[in-house]
Amino acid sequence: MGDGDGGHTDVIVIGAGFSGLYALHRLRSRGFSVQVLEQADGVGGTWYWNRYPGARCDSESYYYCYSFDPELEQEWRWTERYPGQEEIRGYLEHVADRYDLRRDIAFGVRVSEAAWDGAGWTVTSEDGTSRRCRWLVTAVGCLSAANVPDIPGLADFAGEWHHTGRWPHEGVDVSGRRVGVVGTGSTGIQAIPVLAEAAGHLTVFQRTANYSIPARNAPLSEEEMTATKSDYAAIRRVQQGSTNGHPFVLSDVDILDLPADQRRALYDAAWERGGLRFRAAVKDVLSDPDVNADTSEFLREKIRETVHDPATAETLTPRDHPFATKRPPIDTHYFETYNRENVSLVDVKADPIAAITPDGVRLESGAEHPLDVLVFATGFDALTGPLLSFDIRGRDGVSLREAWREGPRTHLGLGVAGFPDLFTVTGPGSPSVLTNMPTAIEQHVDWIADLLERLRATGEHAEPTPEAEATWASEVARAADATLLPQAASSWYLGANVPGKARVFLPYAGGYARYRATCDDEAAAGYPGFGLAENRTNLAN
Ligand code: NA7
Repeated sequence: MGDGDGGHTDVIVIGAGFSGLYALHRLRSRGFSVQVLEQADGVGGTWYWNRYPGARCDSESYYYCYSFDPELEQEWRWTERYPGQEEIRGYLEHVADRYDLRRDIAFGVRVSEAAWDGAGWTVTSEDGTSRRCRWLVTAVGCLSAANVPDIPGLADFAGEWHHTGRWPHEGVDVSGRRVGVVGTGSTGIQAIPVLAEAAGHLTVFQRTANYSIPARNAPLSEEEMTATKSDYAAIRRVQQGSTNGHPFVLSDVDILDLPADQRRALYDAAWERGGLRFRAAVKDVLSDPDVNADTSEFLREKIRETVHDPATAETLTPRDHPFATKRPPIDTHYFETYNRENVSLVDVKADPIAAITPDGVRLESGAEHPLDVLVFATGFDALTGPLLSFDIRGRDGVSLREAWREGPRTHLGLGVAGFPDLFTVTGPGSPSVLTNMPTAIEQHVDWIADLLERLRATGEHAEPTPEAEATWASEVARAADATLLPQAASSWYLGANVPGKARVFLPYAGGYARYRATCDDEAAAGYPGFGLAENRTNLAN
């Protein structure tokens, strides 16, 4: 297609991952015409792109999925406790087919601009095609804008380099080769053990030592799946009432009141259970510094127990942030990997990377690490990055980039003052990245769908008021300050991983259940924070 008219629909949704697919299904079922624009040539969003070795979800498969259709829950068969990337992508492909979603998705369309003109939105893609809609829904993901560090010399590297979030579809042959990994967040911690198995030599460049809990991944038996499937209604109820959208009941045991042996037994049991359930076993771990210090020490001890070389163990031991204040990774044999002959660890906090040379990595001390393959597991420009990767222009032509120069402002993470009839699924200020993602996504989309029904009925425009935005910004800051989360100075939750990015605590940390109640109150009151004065849902009747 060249310049010109790409048609008109009620809604344009940008992105065909978990959010965009559900938005399409939900809005279409409410009678809206919808066009989804997706830059990839397939569905999956984050799970389309993240194909690095070991890519796997940290949420467990039986609840890292949609809940909107009990039949879908019953017919899909997960194979492992944690779903791998291929399996999640397969699930989303199944969803796209099952609900006949593809007919309203345009693949290979990279949006370059979206502009409000007083009546609706014009969305222009890089090939010059423009499409119009009344309402614009961004479903662009939170962790989809790759953060490649600006290290001098990268362009001259003679080997191949890849960011984990843009891994080549044909894979990368690392067998027998000298591989370097920069980054030890959730992604690096998943990829390192798998790369180490195949590489000739693996060098890990670690800036911040991290905590990690064993995932305890395993195949799911028929019995386990049958039990889960017969219990889904209860599982979903627990998720809806929970802090993180997980179906775990948080412990009510005050761990510091326990005698040492019982406390140790509790930790050991949680460690054996593994995964994100570990955190749920320790009450107040994210709010009580003494509890956290105790838990952090238990985890440091586990590293010392696992890693044979004391100097390597010491370098791997996290000391500069409390446990779980950066997103806590879960792993399969991560610390054990450092006992392999073909793996070495380089502390780039002590001796930072100075440059990439044609041969590999050079540190400030002058030490050289020759490499054939360099892997950046360096994370994402989280939450705001995907929304600012194209030009969104609202009232009076003001761009979102200008509006968010000092950091993002939203009402409930779902809308932005100055940008009428724009809805941001999992936007900054929503609890999504601290929540089991599909749970947050379904809530956001359902809420937006209800609001759109009202707007269709009344002809009104919805736009957050500056007052509502300011109130929500205070609430997001207050919720973060009630936890230990802001103590991790280099966390992506704070935007601190991207040079020049405003330091604002990005997600809402007050808990999923409380957030959902706040959204429900906003709707019940007639959406005052979106500039709608009274409840006019019945006007059209
Ligand atoms: P993260 O969690 O942002 O981790 C990125 C890692 O890369 C982290 O260890 C960083 O160290 C490191 N990093 C980033 N830039 C550099 C440079 N320039 N030099 C050395 N090291 C660097 O991203 P992930 O992809 O692992 O995980 C993202 C989320 O995906 C995860 O939280 C889950 O929600 C799923 P730092 O800690 O900044 O010192």
